[in-house]
Amino acid sequence: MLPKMGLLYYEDYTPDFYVCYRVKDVIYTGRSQYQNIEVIDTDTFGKILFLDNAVMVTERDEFYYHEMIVHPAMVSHPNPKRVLVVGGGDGGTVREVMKYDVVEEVVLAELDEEVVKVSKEYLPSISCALDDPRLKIEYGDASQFVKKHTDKFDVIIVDSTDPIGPGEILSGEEFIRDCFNLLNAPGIYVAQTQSYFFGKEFLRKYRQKMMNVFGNVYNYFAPVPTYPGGGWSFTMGTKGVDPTKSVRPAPSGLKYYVSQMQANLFIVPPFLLE
Ligand code: AG3
Repeated sequence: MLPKMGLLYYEDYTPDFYVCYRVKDVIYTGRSQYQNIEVIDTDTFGKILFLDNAVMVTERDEFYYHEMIVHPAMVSHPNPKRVLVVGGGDGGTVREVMKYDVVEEVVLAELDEEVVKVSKEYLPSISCALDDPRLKIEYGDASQFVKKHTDKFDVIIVDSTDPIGPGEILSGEEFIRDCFNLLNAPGIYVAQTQSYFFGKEFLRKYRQKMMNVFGNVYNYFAPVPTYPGGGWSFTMGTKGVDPTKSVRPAPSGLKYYVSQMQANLFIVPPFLLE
């Protein structure tokens, strides 16, 4: 018997292993045109944003994910002036990108305006850079945006939801190819690619698509305590950049990423290569 714990919220990423939170307060629940959006407050993780019952960010541990989806690319690109962020309407990825003075323009291609609104209202420490004058937000289907847009980017960061529902199309080979075509050389593409424990098969397929499109693929990993499995994977492909070499310092004040990680970042644990 479980002890009585009051209201619980859980994420069922897998059928028999759930990530469960004791709720201090339900802050917001709503349904946009695309998905369910919920914000709860908890003692351990502060406020948590759920989209379609999956945890997107928590105030306490978002730094692992946002620093790691951004800095490995930004420190190794020689001149990352124009950056495209796909998804990530909460603003955490944009916040990390804006820490570089070399960045002149960021486009956020976000499907759901409601996510931006909710994040601005309830998650100010994450959404704080969404008012930066270098940012342009393009609402709508990012898979269409990357097909139609012709002005190229130096770095493309795919901070999508899981590859089911609205986020599914963003892990397809066609989308990856459209991003490849929209990338300058030198250029770096990086995407979040799920739990490296539960999503091993997804990761294997994604690596193959990257090989087909980029002809190279780099995986790296980071802890994210609140994502199912506790460890997350990122997949990078480059045009003419060696991502094991940093060419600029990381911004000061980061909590997880340090430049010394870069050279050995892309070492893949043997079980993932089985
Ligand atoms: N981006 C998606 C992370 C996926 C988490 N998946 C899960 N909990 N099942 C998060 C957006 C942060 N900017």
